[in-house]
Amino acid sequence: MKVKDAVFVKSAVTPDGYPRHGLPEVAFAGRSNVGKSSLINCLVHRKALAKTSSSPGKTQLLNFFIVNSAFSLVDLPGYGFAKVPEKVRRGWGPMVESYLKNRGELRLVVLLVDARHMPTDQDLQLVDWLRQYRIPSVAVLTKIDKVPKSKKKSQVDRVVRSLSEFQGNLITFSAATGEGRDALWGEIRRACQRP
Ligand SMILES: Nc1nc2c(ncn2[C@@H]2O[C@H](COP(=O)(O)OP(=O)(O)OP(=O)(O)O)[C@@H](O)[C@H]2O)c(=O)[nH]1
Ligand SMILES: [Mg+2]
Repeated sequence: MKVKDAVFVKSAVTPDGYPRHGLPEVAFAGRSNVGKSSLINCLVHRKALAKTSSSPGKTQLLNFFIVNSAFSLVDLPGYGFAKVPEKVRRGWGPMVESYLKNRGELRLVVLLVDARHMPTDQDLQLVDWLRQYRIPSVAVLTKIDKVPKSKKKSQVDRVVRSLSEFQGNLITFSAATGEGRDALWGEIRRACQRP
């Protein structure tokens, strides 16, 4: 995918704040620090379009980006980080569920799971919402560069088994090496071409 331009549009919390661009939209979800913002930057070949941080809880709002005036990408706030203030933590569920429920432009949710760890209860809560609201999704096992080559197959198989509803719709990814970037763009294009 050749990215000619990628721009930050705005941040929002509730549906009245979402941008009205009418473009097909793809959202990136997963626990705090799993690499959502890094993955977006890797997709668009930009170092710091989406803000990243080594301290979890950086993204606390829905952040909207537009690529090539054709796709909208949304960096969703991460969950599961204990040090985020209680008020922010309680806000996460309603903020994300209401987005999934109300966003007509949404074509695909990319669920990021750390390739080294098993999915958490909150990952499975998200999977539940995706099923409940019938939202197409793809799972990405990220930070795959941190899994030793000798353990890659067995570790990926383990995580895949725990995410059985994705039925093979699963990509191994690394923002550090670019592994999986083309495969993920393929999924995004396919999902966005659907009427
Ligand atoms: N080695 C490696 N490090 C990564 C990868 N993706 C992200 N990281 C690192 O993981 C940390 C968190 O990345 P972010 O992209 O900020 O994570 P996030 O999911 O957006 O986090 P929140 O905004 O807190 O929800 C940063 O230090 C990144 O450099 C990857 O594929 N490989
Ligand atoms: Mg982030």
